[in-house]
Order: sequence, then structure tokens, then C-alpha cells
Amino acid sequence: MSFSVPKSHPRYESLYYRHKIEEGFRSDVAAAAGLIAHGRGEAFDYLLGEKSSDFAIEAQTAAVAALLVAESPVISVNGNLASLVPEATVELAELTKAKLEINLFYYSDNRVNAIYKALEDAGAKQIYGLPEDLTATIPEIDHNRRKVDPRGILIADWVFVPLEDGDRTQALVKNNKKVITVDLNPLSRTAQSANVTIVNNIVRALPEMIEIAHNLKKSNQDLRKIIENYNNKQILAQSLNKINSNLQDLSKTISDKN
Ligand code: PTJ
Repeated sequence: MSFSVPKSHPRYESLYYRHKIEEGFRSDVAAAAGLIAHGRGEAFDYLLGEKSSDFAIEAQTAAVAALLVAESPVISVNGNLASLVPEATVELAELTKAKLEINLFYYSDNRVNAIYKALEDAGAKQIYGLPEDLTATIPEIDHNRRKVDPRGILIADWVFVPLEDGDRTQALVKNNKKVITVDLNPLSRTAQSANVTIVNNIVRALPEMIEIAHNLKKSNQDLRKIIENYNNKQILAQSLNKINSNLQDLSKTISDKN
């Protein structure tokens, strides 16, 4: 199914990414529930003004600094991520020397293989988490996501889990791992329990993180200081304030029209 919406359409970008997630669903990359998750993300993005806010850029900078200083960073790939931004995911992994591991909530061998192909087509050279490699477990997780690759998430110090369900983030934190997430819903359990929460749309966050990685690698900034000075609770509070102020501005605009 080709995408035929003209670029002049006022909601072009939103429709384009809807199409990507739909395509992902048709090719087994995204789960059916991934479509629902995407819609929820869209609703929060609307409330956030569909822009990268300062608090998102700050979290993205801390996240990239963490991936660059990590001893064994891993980017965990699910169906939504692989449908929406496979190339940017692979590029960020290369820049930060993070491993790519497929890890699914709605597990099936078919979906793992479809995501493997999407990442390979996007240029990935090494991909962890194939069905035969899931020989280790994260004990605190009581669903499919407990099965991990012993060379990847099991031994990671920093794990990047974009667009994630809540249980696993909490379990990873309990297992002494530091967790970075991208989640447009600042109230989700993942957003609340991660060490670095990027409240932004993944389609903006990843390209911006790639740019940040290039800049940080060129600069002589102290990356550990960036991480030390980062306060995730403040970032979450700022994101809620942003939603609040956007709503107040919108309601004022509407009432001023009367
Ligand atoms: O591919 P699988 O089987 O691993 O399943 C993936 C999904 C996303 C279906 C699964 O992890 C899930 O059910 O996740 P949740 O609990 O719906 O959480 C996903 C979170 O991502 C929600 O809080 C959404 O608001 C958020 N989200 C959705 N789309 C975006 C997003 N955040 C940032 N950018 C988006 N484009």
C-alpha cells in the first residue's frame, strides 16, 4: 500500500508515520497493540505541541552522554521502533557503539525475523536477540520480555528502551541497570521509573540524538558531569507543566474568540 497524501496536507507528517506503523503491522514488524500505542503517543504529542521542548533536548543530551560513557550499552528494539525509525536507530547504535537487541512484548519468531530484516535493511551489521540466542532471563519480568540475549541486555549497564511497557523498565532498574526511555506520556510507569526519560516523539528524538552524538564526540565536554547534573524528576515535572501551559493557552485562545 503506497502513501499518497500530498506534502501540502496540514497533517502530512502525522499521516506519514501512521502509514509507517500500518506498514509495519502488515509486515509483522509491529504488533496490533503497537497501533494503539502509537495513537496514544499521538494524543500526548498533540498536548505537547508536537515540538521538541527544552526538557526533551536536555534529556536527549544526558541520554547520549550516558550511551557514550557506558561500558556495555544496548538499544532494545521493539516493533514500533523498527517500523517508525529503523535507519536512525541503527545510526545511533553505530555512533554510540551500542548493541541492538530485539526484545518484544508480543513475542513471535515471525515478528523477530521481520524486525531483524527491517534492521538489516536499515544497515545493521550485528543484531542480538534472535530466537536461538534468548538463553538468559531477567527474573523479575513475568512475560516474554524476560528472555534476553546473554551478550546483550543481560550484561548491559545502560539500556535504551524506547516506547516501552512499564514492567520491564522497573525490572531492569531492579537489576541495577540504568534505563533510558523515549515516551510521550510522562505519566506512564516507564516514564516515571526510568533514569532518563525523553518526553518527545521518537521520530524527532532519534535524529536529534544523532546530531547530539556528533557534537558531543567532537567537543571536550565532560560527559560524566552531564549525567551527574541531570535530574529526571525535574524533567518529568517540566513536561507536565508544558502540557498544562499549552492547555491553558489553548483555552484562552478559544475563549478570547468569543
Ligand atoms: O513490539 P512489541 O511486541 O514489543 O510491543 C510494543 C508495544 C509498544 C505495543 C508495547 O511495548 C506496549 O504495549 O507499550 P505501551 O504500554 O502501549 O507503551 C508505549 C508508550 O509509548 C506509551 O506510553 C505511548 O504514549 C508511547 N509512545 C507511542 N508512540 C510514541 C510514544 N512515545 C514516543 N514516540 C512515539 N512515536
